[in-house]
Amino acid sequence: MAQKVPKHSAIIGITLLAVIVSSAAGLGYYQYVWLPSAVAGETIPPEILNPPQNVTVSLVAGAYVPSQVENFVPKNITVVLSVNNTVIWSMEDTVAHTVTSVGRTPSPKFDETAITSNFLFTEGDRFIYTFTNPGVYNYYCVPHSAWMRGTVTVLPAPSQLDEQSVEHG
Ligand SMILES: [Cu+2]
Repeated sequence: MAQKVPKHSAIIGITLLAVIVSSAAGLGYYQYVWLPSAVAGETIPPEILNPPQNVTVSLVAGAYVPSQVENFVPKNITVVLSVNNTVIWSMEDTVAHTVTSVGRTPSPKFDETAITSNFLFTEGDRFIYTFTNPGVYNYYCVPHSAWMRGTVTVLPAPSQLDEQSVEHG
């Protein structure tokens, strides 16, 4: 564990406010957890900060091979705010990957976080991100951008939909 810290330290310095790196002591892997509550001046409902469910996207073994159609599994997911808006990218491959925003998603926070802070080196590494804004988020893996691409579609919370339908009659 400890010997991996220097590898990440330069990257961590850039995104210290947004990213908490947990060494997951005893578990033998790294976790990158982004906490939306760490962003100052923003009020996010607690049910969105701590949704009861989450969704896991696996970076499956062999994802680094161009002919491997299955890499991010599942490639395209849909989550709902306050239901399951925490996404866990779980490393199952032996070759390093990234989860990198294509940029200009509905959240600059995602664009910043999912760019340099989330290299997944070894089996068991995880990148965990809690989405707080609805919209479509396209991402890819930098070393394998030609075939490793995925999408997270974030839908508004059911309560937000209720409010909208009331407002619009
Ligand atoms: Cu990759």
